[in-house]
Amino acid sequence: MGAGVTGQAVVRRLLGQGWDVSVYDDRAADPASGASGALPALGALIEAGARHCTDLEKGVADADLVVPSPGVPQAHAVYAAAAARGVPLVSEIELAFRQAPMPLVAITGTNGKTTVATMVAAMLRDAGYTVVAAGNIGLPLIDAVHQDVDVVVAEVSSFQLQYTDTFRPVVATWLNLAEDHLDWHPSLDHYAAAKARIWANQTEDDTAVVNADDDVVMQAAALAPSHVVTFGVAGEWRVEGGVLRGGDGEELLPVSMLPRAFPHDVANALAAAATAVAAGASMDACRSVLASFAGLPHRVELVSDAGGVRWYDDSKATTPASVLSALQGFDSVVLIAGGRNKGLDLGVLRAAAGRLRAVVAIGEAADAVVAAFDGVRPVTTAASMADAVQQAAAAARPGDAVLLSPGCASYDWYTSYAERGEDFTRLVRDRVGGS
Ligand code: UMA
Repeated sequence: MGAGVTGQAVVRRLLGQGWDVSVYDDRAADPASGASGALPALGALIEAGARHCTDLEKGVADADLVVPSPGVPQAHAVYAAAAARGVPLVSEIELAFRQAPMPLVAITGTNGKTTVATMVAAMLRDAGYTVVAAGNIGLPLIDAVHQDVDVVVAEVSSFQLQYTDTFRPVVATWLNLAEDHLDWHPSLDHYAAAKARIWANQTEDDTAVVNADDDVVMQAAALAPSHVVTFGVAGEWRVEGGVLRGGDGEELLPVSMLPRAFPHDVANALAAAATAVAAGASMDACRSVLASFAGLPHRVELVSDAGGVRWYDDSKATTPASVLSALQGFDSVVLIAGGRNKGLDLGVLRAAAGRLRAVVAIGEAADAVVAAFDGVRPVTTAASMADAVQQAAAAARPGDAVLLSPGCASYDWYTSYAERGEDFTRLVRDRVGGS
C-alpha cells in the first residue's frame, strides 16, 4: 500500500525474489508516486486512485502478505481489511529485518533521530566497520540490508515500528517522546507503544539505550528484555565537570570541544556515543566524530551572522516540542513559527516566552501562534516568508538570534521542510548578507 520511496523499494525487491505483487496507491496521479510509471514497467499490478477501494479489499483477501508504507495512517481501510481476513501485515522494516544477514542498530525518538543515526554510523565507520545508515533517514531498509556491509544503522519511525513482530536490533536507542503524529496514531499512548516496540524482540544479549531524563522512555525501558544503558543528566553516560563521560566514568571529551553545545546537542552526543560503543565502536572513534560533527542542515543551522544578529534555520522543527528544545540554547530570540499544524497544541510555546523578544507568525497556523503569545510578547503575522524575514529583521537587536523554528509541517507553503529552510536561508542572505 503506497507507491512512494518505501513502496517502490519493496516492490522491486519482492518482484526480484519471485513474488507476485499488487500495489495500491490513493494518489496515483502524483508524479512522485511510482504508480504512474516505474512500477507497472517492472511488472507489478497497479491499482491506483479513488476507484481502488473495493479492489483493495479483494486484493488484500487474495494476498499472503500486506506491506503498508509508513505514511499510510492507522485509520486507513487497508489495516481493517487485513485484520478482517487474517492476512499477515508487516511494515517494510520487519520485512527488511527478516532478510538481513548483518546486525542492525536502530534509533528512534520524536527529535534527534536522524542526527544521532548519522553520528552513530560515522562512529562505527571510524572504528573500522563498513556501515550504511538507512530507514526513515531516506534509504529504505529493505535496500540497505542487501548491501555488503558489516552493520546497518537504521533510523526508525513509530509508523515503521508499529507493524513489526520479529524486528530485533542488537542495539536499540529511544531518544525521547513528545506529542507528534496524532494525524497517524489515534492517541499519544498508541504512539509511545509503537516506539517501545524497538525493544520488544530484544534478548538479554542485546542493548537498549535509554534517555534517563524522559519519564515515558524510562517507564518503557523497565519492560525491555535487554541490557539497559542510560544517558542524560540522570544517566550513566552524562556530563560531569564540563566533560562528557561514558558509563564507567571514562572521559569522552570536554563539552567545550563539541562544535556546538546546545542542550539537545549534548544529549544527542551522549546518546550517539552510548549507542556506538554498545555496537562495538571505540571511545576514540566516538571522540573524533563528536569533535568534528558539524550538524545536519535545517536543524538549528546558522545561516547568517550580520550586524550582531545570528540567523538560524530550524525548519526541521515540525512540533512545538522541538521548538522548545531549540529555544533552550538561546537567551533572546525573534522566533518565526507556524505552518500547517499537525494537530498539536501550539499553546505550549508560551512556556518559552521568557527567551523571546518577539514572534512572527506564519502560514495556516498563524492564528494559533498569535493566540499562544497574545498579551505576553509582541507577535505579528507575515503573509510570506519574505515578509517574515523583513519583520524579524525589524524586531531583532544586536545580540539576538532570529530562529525559523516553525513547530508545524511545511505543506501549506512548501513541498518539504527542506524547501522551506532553503527559501528562508536565501531570503535572509539576500536581505542581511552573511553566508
Ligand atoms: N499513500 C497512499 N495512501 C495514504 C498515504 C500514502 O496511497 O493514506 C501513498 C502516497 O500516494 C504515496 C506513498 O503512499 O505514493 C507515500 O508513502 P509514504 O508517505 O509512506 O512515504 P515514502 O515515500 O514511502 O517515505 C517513507 C517515509 N515517509 C513517511 O513516513 C511519511 C520517509 O520518512 C522515509 O525516508 C522513507 O519511507 C524511507 O524509509 C520521511 C518522514 O517524513 C522523512 N518520516 C516521518 C518523520 O520523520 O517525521 C516519520
